[in-house]
Amino acid sequence: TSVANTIERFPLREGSFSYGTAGFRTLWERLPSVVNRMGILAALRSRAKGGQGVGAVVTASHNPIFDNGVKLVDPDGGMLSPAWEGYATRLANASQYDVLLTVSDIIEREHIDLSTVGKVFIARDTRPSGEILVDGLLEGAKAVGAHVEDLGVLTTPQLHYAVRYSNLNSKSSSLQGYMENIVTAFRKLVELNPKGSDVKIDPIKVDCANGVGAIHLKHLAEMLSPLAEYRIYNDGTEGVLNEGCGAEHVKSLQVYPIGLDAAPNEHCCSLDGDADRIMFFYNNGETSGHAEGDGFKLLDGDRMASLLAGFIHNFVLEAELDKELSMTVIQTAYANGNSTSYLTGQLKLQVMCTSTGVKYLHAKALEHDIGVYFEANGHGTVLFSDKALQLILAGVESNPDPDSSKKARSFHILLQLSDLLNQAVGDAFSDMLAVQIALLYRGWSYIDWINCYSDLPNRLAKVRVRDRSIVKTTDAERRCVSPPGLQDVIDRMVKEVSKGRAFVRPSGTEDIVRVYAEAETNKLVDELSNGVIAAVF
Ligand code: 16G
Ligand code: ZN
Repeated sequence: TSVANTIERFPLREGSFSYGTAGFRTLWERLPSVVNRMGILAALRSRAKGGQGVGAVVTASHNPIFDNGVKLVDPDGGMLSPAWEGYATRLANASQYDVLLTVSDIIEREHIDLSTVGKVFIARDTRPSGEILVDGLLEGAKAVGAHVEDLGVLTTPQLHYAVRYSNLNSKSSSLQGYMENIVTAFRKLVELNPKGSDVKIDPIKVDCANGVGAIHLKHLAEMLSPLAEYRIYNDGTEGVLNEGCGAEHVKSLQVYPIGLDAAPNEHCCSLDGDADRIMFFYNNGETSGHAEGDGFKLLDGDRMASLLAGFIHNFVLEAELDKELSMTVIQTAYANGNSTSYLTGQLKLQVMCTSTGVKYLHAKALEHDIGVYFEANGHGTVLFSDKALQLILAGVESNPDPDSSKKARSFHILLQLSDLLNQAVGDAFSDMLAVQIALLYRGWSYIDWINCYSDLPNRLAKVRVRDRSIVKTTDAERRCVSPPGLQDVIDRMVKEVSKGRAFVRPSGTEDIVRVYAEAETNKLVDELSNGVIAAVF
């Protein structure tokens, strides 16, 4: 099929699509033409990168089941380069005729050598519409002469991983390779535990949001049994995807996922619909009279950042790599102020802030030798630079016996952590296993983990405005430059409140403006939040 033919078969019905922080995401019925064109773009991207593999994943993450979406993955396994997001938006909205013009324009601007053959990996989550949409994706990529590999139903991070290692040749990029890589790293980390390897790993109850995570976690759990025990809830056999469950649900409502009964102090977590996000929680046994959330205690992305950054930094120090390697924690404006104070004050780590969206945090993390990045909502991972990996490997080679010294062991531990933590993108599975390892080494329960610091009271509100594009921000979304005068009003209100902080940003995924506020007490944060909301209207 030619490009002209394939776009005829998937005609544009109505326009106005925009490639946002999560790619394209909307009601699935609107998407056939968009997904088809993203197949075309993925093949072009691959050819522009000298034929390296790129990825396309059909998912709408934590959205309702009748939504879907598509997102492209660059050859390094990361998000599509921002320069190409513009092409994605242009192609998605182009009339049938303009698609051909846009394609030739991209070929010209990107100096694409038409003799290269493209390679596109595709995958989808468990949404029923995914099967239909993937047809158009496949056809679009083939129309531009790409070799297409349909990897079937995968978690988003599995697809990112497959793309990355298909281009690197350092690890097997297959699903089996992905699984064996994390299982091996986890096993070795248990063996390397300074406290000995016969310790008990706390079983964990995992809410899989009735999504793709359930399928692959079942397999992972079999591979890790009996070393670690995973009790799977919301595995998709009965419930509906993301309905009453999943990472977004527990984070935004602060309640237990449906169907998961958490006895006091049991370790639990929730994945989102495509398993690139994770939230941990437990029941502290207190009753507040609000049944769904009685005793509910959440450990979010900020907690993961604090736990893993402190854990890894400890081995960097023991391996005496701290002078040679720069280590930084990357957060967004949503990070609780007390998590930032804990990281900088207690752990003495450098912290940076970027705009919301994995691509921004990931890019910042790449500028450091060890970049720990997490959004409060549970997206994130820890990246190791080539320099870091070389020094760690050299340390392992010159200290082959981990038992010979603390320093020797630290090299071995760091090497396994770099394998366990997904280097392509944040991954609920590898984050879950890394958290389990950190808690195991420290001998910590979730209670010890939560006791590191206490969150400042905070509020996140959605405000519907006539045109959210009027709100423009700067300084990693912490300050508002438009509408004029709004930031002055916020500044005045924040100054009145102890430990006050507030910001306003337009959502990248919904037609609303988000207002975040935090302060020392519940009363103060309510006042601040209400004040800022009133100012936005
Ligand atoms: C997307 C982003 C997520 C971000 C969220 C913010 C990725 C993979 N996902 O889901 O990182 O936190 O958007 O949504 O980058 P908002 O702009 O509506 O607040
Ligand atoms: Zn997701």
